[in-house]
Amino acid sequence: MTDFRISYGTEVADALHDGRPVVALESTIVSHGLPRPENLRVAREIEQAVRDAGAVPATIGMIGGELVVGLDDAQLTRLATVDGVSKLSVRDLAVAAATGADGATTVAATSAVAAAAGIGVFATGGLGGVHREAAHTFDESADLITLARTPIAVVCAGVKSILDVGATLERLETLGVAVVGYRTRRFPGFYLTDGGFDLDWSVDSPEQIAAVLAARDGQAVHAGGLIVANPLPVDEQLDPELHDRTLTEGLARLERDGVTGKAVTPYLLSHFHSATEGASLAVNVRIILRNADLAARIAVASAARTTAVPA
Ligand code: PSU
Ligand code: MN
Repeated sequence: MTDFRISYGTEVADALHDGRPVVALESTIVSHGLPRPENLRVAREIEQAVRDAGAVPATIGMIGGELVVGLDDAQLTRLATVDGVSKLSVRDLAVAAATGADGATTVAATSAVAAAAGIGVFATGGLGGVHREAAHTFDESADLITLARTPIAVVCAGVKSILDVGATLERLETLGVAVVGYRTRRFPGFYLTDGGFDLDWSVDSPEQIAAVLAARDGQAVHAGGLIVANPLPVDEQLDPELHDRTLTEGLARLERDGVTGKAVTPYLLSHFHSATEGASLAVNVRIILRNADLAARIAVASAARTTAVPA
């Protein structure tokens, strides 16, 4: 009989066993979010950023039907370079496993798998959310409802500006997902430092975020996700004028080409990368590396709390 349980990279298994800090990383940004060949280089850089800040990276994905927490370099290379890698949300995981698929996990799937594996912190670029035409298309990323159900901290630069940011924040409130700004009370807009909306809470340090997670666990009242919104510094954001122009054009093309469903996000990201001649890619990479660094520092602070001798 086939064993469908999660398999672990050795380094990740050891770190989890010893209670050392681990950061989950998604693979959809590698397979569908970033252009080749930079995607593989960036995937490795993200893992290195986590290591540099003192944690063990656990990139999550599916290889030939096997759900892996802590892909090795050959597996990462496979998801970055092979054609036909599926984009897997939570609902796809069992079907993909039973059919022996290669797949990359979205924020939703990565969060769910990470939590099941006992990993509490996850770094990505930008979350999925409510699409601009959602009133007609009902296109709202499964990232939102999954975060409502999953006890994980996700470090991101807000939601991609290709989405309806205000509607996404409203849905997060309805769903009971906590949102805190990292040293800001403005919700970031991924490529842009400021996404145009206020936040209720700002946190100042990895230790304070670790305290939020400890409070959630200590209270045992609400086990939902925590979004840590980490904006790019203003001088590193994509030029807002270039951003707006590219977005308008991308949305028009989307409609012209009749792109729908899970193809929408990769389509718009790839339009940004080609239309800005790599400028958006550079910004995207900076976002992910900064988030990986902060996530690792949160994981380190959390591990220090749990291993500290009580006073
Ligand atoms: N953020 C990025 N690049 C990406 C994504 C997020 O910077 O490629 C991916 C994530 O995996 C996220 C997914 O979960 O896009 C959202 O897709 P959808 O809108 O189809 O739920
Ligand atoms: Mn969607």
